[in-house]
Amino acid sequence: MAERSPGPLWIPAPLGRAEHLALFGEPARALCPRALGAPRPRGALARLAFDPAHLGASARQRLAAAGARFVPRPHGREELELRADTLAELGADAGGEIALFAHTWRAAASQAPPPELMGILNTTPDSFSDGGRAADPAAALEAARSMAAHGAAWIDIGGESTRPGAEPVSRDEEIARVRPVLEGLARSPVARVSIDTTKAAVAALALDLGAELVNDVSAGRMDPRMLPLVAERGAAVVLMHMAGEPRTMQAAPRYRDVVDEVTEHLRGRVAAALAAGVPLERIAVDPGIGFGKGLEHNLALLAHLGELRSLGLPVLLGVSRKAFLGTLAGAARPDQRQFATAAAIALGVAAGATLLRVHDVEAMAQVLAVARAVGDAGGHT
Ligand code: HH2
Repeated sequence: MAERSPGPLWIPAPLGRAEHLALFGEPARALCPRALGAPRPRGALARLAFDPAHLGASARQRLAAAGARFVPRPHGREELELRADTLAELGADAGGEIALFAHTWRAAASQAPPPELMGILNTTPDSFSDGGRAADPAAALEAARSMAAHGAAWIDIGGESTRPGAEPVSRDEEIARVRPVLEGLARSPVARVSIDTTKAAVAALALDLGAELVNDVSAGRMDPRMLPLVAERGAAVVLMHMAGEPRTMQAAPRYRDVVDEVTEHLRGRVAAALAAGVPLERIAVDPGIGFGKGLEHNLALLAHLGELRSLGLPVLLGVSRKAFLGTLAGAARPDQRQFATAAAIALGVAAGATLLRVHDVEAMAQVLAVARAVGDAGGHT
């Protein structure tokens, strides 16, 4: 792993056309990703490399009037230099690309929402930790009620296991598993509903039945209709990093720098979602703990979770009962990993995770209450 320093702070190029927005110097150090959400120092300098073909003449004039400097760059590109505060104030009329940067910067610098719990409801017979527990719809509804009563803001319903080595299930089989639970929760809602699927047809059914969020572990790569569907329905989406696919992903995971590669991959998936018409306010990202990652990769991602926050989007963390916790804690069975999960959740919240996907809602609600209170006292979460 490369050594990491706090600055410059990189902000994504939402459409994939521009390269980056970076803050340099002292203000950047004050703005290391952990401090996102803290007040921004005034005077930070923003530099944005962009394709001049996408900047209209009148927008250019307005930017120059706001104090921007334009510097030619190799390969027909140009660099815009401007005070970050000024850039952040620009509206949609600044020109597509630059307006999007301004929006992303505002989102990145704004106060992170308070962290919430997402209770896992697998209607699968083969999930790694709770397979079969909620395969019966009545038991599933009871489990959802109980999770909501103990503090889950979201219930994440899944009908296909994504554990390493899992075989894919057909669309019809997946729909048959999730439909009764979705219908039951539509009749008597207990919490906001998320659908854990990579198939647009399953997501569409869930959205028809009141789900608000699509949790797609492939980030829209497995079904090209997924991101357009999310956009059309005005739903929210979680874009997760996964190397390969569940059947083969744990074969021999290799990365040059896992934190960089996961962040870059997610930046590309955010760009794809934006291009499909999903607004930034409806996108969350997830490093995909355990998805095509070895122990050292999972640990590096947890240790540097704050860097994902440089994307300026909410971060979902799914560590609950996962195998790497079993390895670290010497707990062979998933249901023995509650304390290990608690430790990972507390550290994740401290690093800025805002959605915690967990099996043991009652216990993790206690963890969240403490982590939140400490975070509030320090002003970082
Ligand atoms: N992990 C699992 C499933 N879905 N979604 C997101 N966004 N992030 C995760 O880390 C994540 C996820 C795997 O856990 P689980 O649902 O308990 O098991 P299975 O996939 O075997 O049903």
